[in-house]
Amino acid sequence: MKIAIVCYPTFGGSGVVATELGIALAERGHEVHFVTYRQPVRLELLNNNIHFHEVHVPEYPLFHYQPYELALSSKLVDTIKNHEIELLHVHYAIPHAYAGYMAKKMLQVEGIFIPMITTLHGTDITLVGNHPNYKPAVTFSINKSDIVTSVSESLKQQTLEFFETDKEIEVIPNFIDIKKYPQDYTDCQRSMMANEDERILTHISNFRKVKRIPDVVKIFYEVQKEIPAKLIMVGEGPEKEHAEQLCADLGISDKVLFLGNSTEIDRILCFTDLFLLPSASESFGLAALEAMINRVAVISSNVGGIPEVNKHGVTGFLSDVGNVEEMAKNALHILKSDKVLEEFKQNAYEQATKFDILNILPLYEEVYESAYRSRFKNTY
Ligand code: GMT
Repeated sequence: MKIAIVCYPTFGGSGVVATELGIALAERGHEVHFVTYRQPVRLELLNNNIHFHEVHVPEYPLFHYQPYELALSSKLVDTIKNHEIELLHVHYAIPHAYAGYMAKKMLQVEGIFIPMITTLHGTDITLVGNHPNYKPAVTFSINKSDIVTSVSESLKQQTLEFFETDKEIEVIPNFIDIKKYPQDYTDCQRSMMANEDERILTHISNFRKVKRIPDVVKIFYEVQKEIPAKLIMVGEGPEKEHAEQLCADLGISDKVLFLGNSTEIDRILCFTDLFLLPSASESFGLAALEAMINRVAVISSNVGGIPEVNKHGVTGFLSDVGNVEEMAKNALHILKSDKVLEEFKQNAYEQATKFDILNILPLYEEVYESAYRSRFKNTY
């Protein structure tokens, strides 16, 4: 099938899922065309089956805001026509589903019927999309998508609760590609990061408020009081400076490494013992899943889709948002004993294998086939 994928090309989870999905589809023989404003960060190789079309927004002084949606929908029309694309898959409703629908309508006038699948990723529903400034457009885009998928059962329920829609929403969880991970656990040169007797805790995110970065630091603060430990903070975002200041105030700057954005996530996770994800909201928690497939236990909040991934008392522990004390206590329970740590690490790995792309890709392919079959009866 010839598929156009629209996504954010950044380090965020939705962009990662879209990119990895496109790569896997290409490996299965589909022809995949990414349409976005920059080559996605995890998309290293282009080949006969993977193409990238850059959306360029020409600057014009009259425009206070440059119209990305307009440029995207025009680029989609051209790409779909020039490459005889059969299906459009947009990741993240804002503004992709909206621009996708406009492209669909423009093509319809020319007798081209293109089915559109919209995958909801989280903040497009729970934070941004729910804002009164966007809600009518997001509701419209959901209702006008031919098929809507969400990355967790929790996100599906939230969508039905927040938006006026009777659209069927299919849950297709985030995934990892097991074959990319080493089967035999080695210690991954952890000596580069910590002394032998130190445990390594890691947090990876875009350092937005929703990630509750101060909680990450406070959990670690409690842990390092009792056992030798290091905290690795990976990512960039608005809360980073505040976190660095908090570490200085607590006198733990020498134990916390801020690495910035990284394309070597798996190397970092390979020498990590415990992953911290105390988010205020999280539709799935792809970062936790990526930690788990690297045999890392998880201390997280119990919101959104996280309980569908991190299993309480098995792969880690879940607590109410903001309950730093309990999160630190649970972290210490896992970290204090080699034996307990090994058990949690192994359980985390086993749970993660359920989300192997081999189990998830066919679900997307089924959705594509169904949307393509009914393309002439599509939602207009
Ligand atoms: O976590 C983020 O802030 C990035 C965000 C995104 O939109 O790229 O991630 C969302 O989508 C991921 C992929 O489906 C999910 O695994 C994340 O849980 C979700 N983030 C939130 O809901 C906060």
